Amino acid sequence: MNRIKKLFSGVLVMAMTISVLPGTAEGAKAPKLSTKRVVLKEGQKKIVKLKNGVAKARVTWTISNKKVAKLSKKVSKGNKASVTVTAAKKGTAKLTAKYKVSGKVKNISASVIVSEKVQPTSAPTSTPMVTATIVPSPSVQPAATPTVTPSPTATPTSFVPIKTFLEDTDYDVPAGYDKVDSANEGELVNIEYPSTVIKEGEIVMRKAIVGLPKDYDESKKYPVIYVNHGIGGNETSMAGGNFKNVLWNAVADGVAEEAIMVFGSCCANEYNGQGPNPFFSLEHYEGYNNYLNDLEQCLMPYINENYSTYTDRAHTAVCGFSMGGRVSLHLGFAMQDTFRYVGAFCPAPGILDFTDNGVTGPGLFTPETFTLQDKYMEDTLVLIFKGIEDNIVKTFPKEYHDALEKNKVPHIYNEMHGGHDASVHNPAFYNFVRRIFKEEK
Ligand code: FER
Repeated sequence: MNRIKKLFSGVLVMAMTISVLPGTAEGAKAPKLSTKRVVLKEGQKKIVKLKNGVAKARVTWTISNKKVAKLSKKVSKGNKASVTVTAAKKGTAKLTAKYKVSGKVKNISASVIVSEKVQPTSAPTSTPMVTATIVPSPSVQPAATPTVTPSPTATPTSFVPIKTFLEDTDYDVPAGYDKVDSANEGELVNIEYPSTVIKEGEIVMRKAIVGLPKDYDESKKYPVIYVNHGIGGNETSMAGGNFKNVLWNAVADGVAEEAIMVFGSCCANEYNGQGPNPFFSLEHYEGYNNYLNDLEQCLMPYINENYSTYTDRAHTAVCGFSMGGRVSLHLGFAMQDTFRYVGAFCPAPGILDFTDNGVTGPGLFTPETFTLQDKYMEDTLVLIFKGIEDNIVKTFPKEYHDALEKNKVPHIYNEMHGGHDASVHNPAFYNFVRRIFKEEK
């Protein structure tokens, strides 16, 4: 995080200084690079451009570590300056454009992050897999903005009020709603993104799977649902079963809005939750707590930079099963400016103080802080489902419901027959997706 903060503050200082450079007309935009983070796999290339430069300026391109990436096709003319960055070897480097005009010099930098070339993996799904195209074409590269800029939070008036969905108490699912239907399927894409929150001072590549809607079209924008798995799982757990079909079929039936699903690996430690901590231990759960940092600072910026997404609150949802339900409540209630929709399917203990499986732990919230800010009280969809036969998370989902009731937080709570499995999380997801991202027709 500190690295990111330093980078941003450095760039901010630079931007302020550049605006008084000679040759920059009053009110003209300061020169900047087309991106602040060049994220590549070994062997990949990306063109970085200098924007807002003037014709008489000269630009010299350099890279701090030539083992990590090489520069070619350097164009130095101020208003056309660009360079091709070719990733050579896993590591990080700094790309610098030395911008010289009327004898004055400014350095404008971007970080270059190179990860190992990985072979396409086969995900546990019938859907053909492709590896992520990490490099968006320059034309779709979003303007370089600090990645931690809060999204706009006001819900446009065109959105259906949440109240409408709370009053809809039909929780049934149609026949075949979660079965594979090849006519409706989207695509799963394996990605790797750089995370700065796993090991102090290091960049660790983490995996996720992006579920694109059928006929994903870069010229459109899509809302995003972040999906979190249960304990011991990883990014493949929820992407692998019938869960994703629920959304794809509901979209085909006109019941849900098209959206991108992001299946993260929500135990954000260096082991991705696969040990060496005891399965039921506070050390293990700590990785899940740290996912808030990973998602906010690393995964979400990566998704918004590389996919055609809406980034505002009204277009962003989080949901998950069991430990992932706990993670979703954590993110949803701690990042209220980010998420308008929060789905917890059989959520695990830990939102409030708990003792279970021989572990006693402090809650992520107190009974008082597990609430919504006034401005979001009527403008957040919180949905909790509990399986009546679920003997893993037992009555914890009910405890969350009771706490929300006490705090007068409007929400959906439904107990249904089923165990600690897809018999509850799939119907729950159906009920979630048919109540999110809805605009008045
Ligand atoms: C617990 C029991 C179950 C617990 C977590 C779980 C945090 C998670 C189960 C799952 O994700 O399937 O006591 O403590």
